[in-house]
Amino acid sequence: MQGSVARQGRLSPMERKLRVAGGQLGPIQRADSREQVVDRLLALLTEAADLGCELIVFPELALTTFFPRWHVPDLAEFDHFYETEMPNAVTQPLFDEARRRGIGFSLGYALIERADDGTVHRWNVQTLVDTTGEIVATFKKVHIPGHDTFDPERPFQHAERYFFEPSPDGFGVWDAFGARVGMMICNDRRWPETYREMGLQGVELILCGYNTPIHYVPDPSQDELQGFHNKLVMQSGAYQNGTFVVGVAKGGVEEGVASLCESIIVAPSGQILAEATTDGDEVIWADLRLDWCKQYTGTLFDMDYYRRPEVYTRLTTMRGPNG
Ligand code: CDV
Repeated sequence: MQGSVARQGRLSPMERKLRVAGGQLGPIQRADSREQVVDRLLALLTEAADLGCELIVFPELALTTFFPRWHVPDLAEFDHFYETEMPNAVTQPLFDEARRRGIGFSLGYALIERADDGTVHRWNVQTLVDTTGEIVATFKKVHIPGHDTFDPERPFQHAERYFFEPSPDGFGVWDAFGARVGMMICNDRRWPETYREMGLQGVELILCGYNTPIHYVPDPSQDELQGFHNKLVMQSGAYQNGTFVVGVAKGGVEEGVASLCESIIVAPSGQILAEATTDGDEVIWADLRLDWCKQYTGTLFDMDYYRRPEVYTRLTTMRGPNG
């Protein structure tokens, strides 16, 4: 099915087309160096470029192990897991190779920002880089899941709310790769507002990296549904907003914690165009006929014509059922 155009019809030479790849990663153990990881990312990028892809999407926190699975009393103890600038000495080869091969990428990583007044901000981000190696945008994760204090009941922590601030910026959309491109990170993909915010800006392609432990400690009945929920949210988000979605995992068993793989590329019809079949480093790819989006946003989901924002006021005035 990868790269198939069967479901979207034949591509005419006049149509806007983008060949896009997902660069799924297997686990990154704590002892692995960033240099080792960048070598793996370079191998995926090279494979995608050899396939003629113009863009490869890498996972969330793709330079290190998923460090929020540990809680440390002093937040600063884990500052070494954050980047202080992008590109930097370790990631520069990725930018250089992207420029040399003419392939863009999006990369998830932890970013620490220290303002002149001493304020420190820690973000979970994803940076989009174009085919010339220039940064298009850096997106900050909006929905931060998990908890912020040590939870002794858990076999492993998910302390993202300790390690990251939520984005104050929300969901932007950028003109890049001949398309309207948006980004989301992991838990963002579960929220319909994520897709709609970008849908209202005419998004055609949403890039998403994720780390999803199979065991969901607050409700283990969801464990066996992880793969189903992963597809459910990205397929429905794509369909309801007439956009392509590329969802890319860092999965496999990382530091003893099994995480979901199943990276997918979804069409505006909600159909899956490509799907990973391994729990390790793997390239998936598809040809996207970008005008396929209009078949949904210009008909059934013509938002300008059919939406009723005047009766949706709770969406921006309430956080949840309790106000
Ligand atoms: N990295 C994540 O955001 N993970 C969450 C888990 C905690 C549920 C996710 O939505 O996949």
